[in-house]
Amino acid sequence: MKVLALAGGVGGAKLAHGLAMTLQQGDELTVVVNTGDDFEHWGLFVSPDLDTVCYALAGLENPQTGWGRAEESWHVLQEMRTLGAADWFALGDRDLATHLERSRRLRSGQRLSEVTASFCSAWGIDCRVLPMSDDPAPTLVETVDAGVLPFQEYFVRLRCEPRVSGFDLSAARQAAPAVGVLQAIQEADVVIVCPSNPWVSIGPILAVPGILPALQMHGCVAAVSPLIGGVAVKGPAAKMFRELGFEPGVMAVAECYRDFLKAMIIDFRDEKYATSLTQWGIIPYITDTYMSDKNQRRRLASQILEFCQLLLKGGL
Ligand code: FO1
Repeated sequence: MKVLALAGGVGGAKLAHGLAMTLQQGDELTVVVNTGDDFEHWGLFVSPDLDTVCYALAGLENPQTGWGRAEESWHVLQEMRTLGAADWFALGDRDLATHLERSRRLRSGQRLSEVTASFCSAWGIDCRVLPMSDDPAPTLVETVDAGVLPFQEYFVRLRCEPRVSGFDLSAARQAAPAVGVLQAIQEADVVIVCPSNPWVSIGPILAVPGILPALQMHGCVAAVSPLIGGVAVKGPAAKMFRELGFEPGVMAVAECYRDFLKAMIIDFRDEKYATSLTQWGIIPYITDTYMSDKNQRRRLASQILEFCQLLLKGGL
């Protein structure tokens, strides 16, 4: 089976890792990753979601934070702090190597997708990881309290505290999809929208021209809700829904993807929404969607893949 996953952030990285561990020989996995969070820090190009996904796939991720590298040290950060550099965004020593080398290659004219493919092979990742675009597509967060903010200023420096009134995805709307993205969607048997933030992780991917129409044409797209019992497993998704005037929960997530969704994987704590999903023409699959460790990633991924096989056979 050819599987395409759309991912961003820690939840997306966990499920992408589960899918990579579960897929059998002969199966193919492509992960298309949000680059709306990318920015420049210390003169380096930082692509947090690409790195979070790649480090998870390579088994290199920091188990405490979900982002950054395992067994990290922070000598450079400490020295930068002494010199008066901005220290609100923490780049560890091991992680820094990724940023130094990626920035060097981008400056020498390589595309982000080429650099990513090369890093994936260096890290022993055997599925395909594609940035949504090779063009810059920074997400801007429109807030009530602090005006329009670059994503990481909102997310890390201001700890998601300002109240959100909207998102400016105009850069993503003008970006071209990275080479291979649209073809990978068309060729996939199933598309899985990972349990990532619909507004700032999946929203920017959907804003890239061609991606939403490709999903609408696809016919077998399943999304995993990032909210369990109205609460985000990690991050500000529930807070964003509330501030934008939606009751955070399964139905609000479904609303974001309603245009193209065939099925939705929801947690057993949200079982009561199964009927409403069915009424919307979305096939619900109920399971434990919480991924506390590597085994749970594998367990959830294999359940989702079995469910998708049934969808493909028309057995549901
Ligand atoms: N998130 C934080 O909350 N604080 C940080 O200092 C931080 C540093 C960081 C460095 C590299 C990286 O790849 C990710 C990092 N993140 C940090 C996570 C990142 O800001 C967010 O998880 C994503 O952008 C949202 O998906």
